[in-house]
Amino acid sequence: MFKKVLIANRGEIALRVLRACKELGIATVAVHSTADADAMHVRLADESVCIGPPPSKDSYLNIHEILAACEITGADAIHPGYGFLSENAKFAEILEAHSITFIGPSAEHIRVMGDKIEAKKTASKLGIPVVPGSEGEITEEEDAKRIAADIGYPVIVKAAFGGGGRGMKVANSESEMSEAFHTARTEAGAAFGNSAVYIEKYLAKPRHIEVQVLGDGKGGGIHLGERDCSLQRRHQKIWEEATSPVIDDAAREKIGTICANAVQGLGYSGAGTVEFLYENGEFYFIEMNTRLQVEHPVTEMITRIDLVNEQLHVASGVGMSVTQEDIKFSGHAIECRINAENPDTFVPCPGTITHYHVPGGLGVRVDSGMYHGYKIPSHYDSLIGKLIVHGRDRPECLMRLRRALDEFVVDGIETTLPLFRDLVSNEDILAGDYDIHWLEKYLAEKNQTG
Ligand code: MV4
Repeated sequence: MFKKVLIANRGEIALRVLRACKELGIATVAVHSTADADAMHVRLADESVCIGPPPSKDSYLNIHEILAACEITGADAIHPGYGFLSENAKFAEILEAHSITFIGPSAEHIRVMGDKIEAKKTASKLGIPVVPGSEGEITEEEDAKRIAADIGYPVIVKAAFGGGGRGMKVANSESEMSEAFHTARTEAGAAFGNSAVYIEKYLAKPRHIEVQVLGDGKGGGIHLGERDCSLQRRHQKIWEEATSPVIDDAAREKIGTICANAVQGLGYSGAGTVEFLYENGEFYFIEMNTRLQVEHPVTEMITRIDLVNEQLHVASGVGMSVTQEDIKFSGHAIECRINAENPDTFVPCPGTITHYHVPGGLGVRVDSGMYHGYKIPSHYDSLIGKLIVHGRDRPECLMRLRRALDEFVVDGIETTLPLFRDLVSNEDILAGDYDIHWLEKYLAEKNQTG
């Protein structure tokens, strides 16, 4: 096991990783920008190093500064958290060249899954069901039209190196294909420096279901069930659940086993998430994330497995501490992402927290670096914490979530808490009856009626 881990991240995930390290007796190094000098993870770490001014490119994305912090402190491994450098294959390679362990998968697997075309080819070869579509990159409009005709409209043109919904264009008929194709390529080239696009059958009303996997890098691999992340606004998840309200034990076992076998076949190391669209009882692979995800706590709450602990075990060569037989799903968990944003307009509104009181009680977890008097910097994303609630079943979980939301106090800034207080009493949400478009329709109707 590692002696000292440098946490190359900030906010709630830095605190999350720090906690797992401390429980394993691992010394912790926090890195921070000048804007985060007073952050909770800096206060609780054994050591801390300022790695630059507030802009991410000069601090949390600054590989040289992070490497230097490693050298100064003698950290033998780096945990990247999520975002920032967590899926940067070059960073993983640089660390390997410096004999510093990157707590995550190999650079090769990061690279493969970062190219959505290669990811689909690899997934398909490993027996994972994928969305019907083109075999690979489409470079000519005529090919796009031919393939779309084969698949059947509507189709979606996607950027191979896109993410978070950027560079996607839907074509409902051949007459829309030319514009969708060329616009997607142009936007992909501008946004990602690579104009490669591919085509898929467009699924109109799917849910977003993702499967948590864990590999030991030696051919072992397990799944830890699914998360339903369909409640999203502009590709930002706000509410995630485990298990999904629409996945039964048989479906969970089937898709979970497919994903676990794929992780074994790949020789994958560490935590990963296999993302699907789910429609009419069928799973369709869209991409794989090679990092720990924001929403990992809902999986931890129903399986009682500490995923960061498992990441540390695998990356240090100790191996997973669990087998598939150890994975049992108990109850239901829901996570609400608390953002420092106006709950109606979602405009970020940083500032200073004047009063802070978190809910407690059985089955209530708050992952956050917030505290009374904390000044939220304006330089980073607006996530300030996550409320995660567990119940023996979904109704109990919803009741507990409603109670916890009523207790939660964050004064001095605006947050998305009021939105969740509305959602937790909404009949569609209570029924688990929502797809990936539900939230944006709900918000649009809410804005219209005022
Ligand atoms: C799709 C799709 C419908 N059909 N692919 C959005 C981001 C990226 N992860 C993939 N995305 C989608 N791909 C096909 N063939 C709809 C979406 C999509 C979406 C997916 C998951 C969660 C929220 C979404 C919001 C809009 C579109």
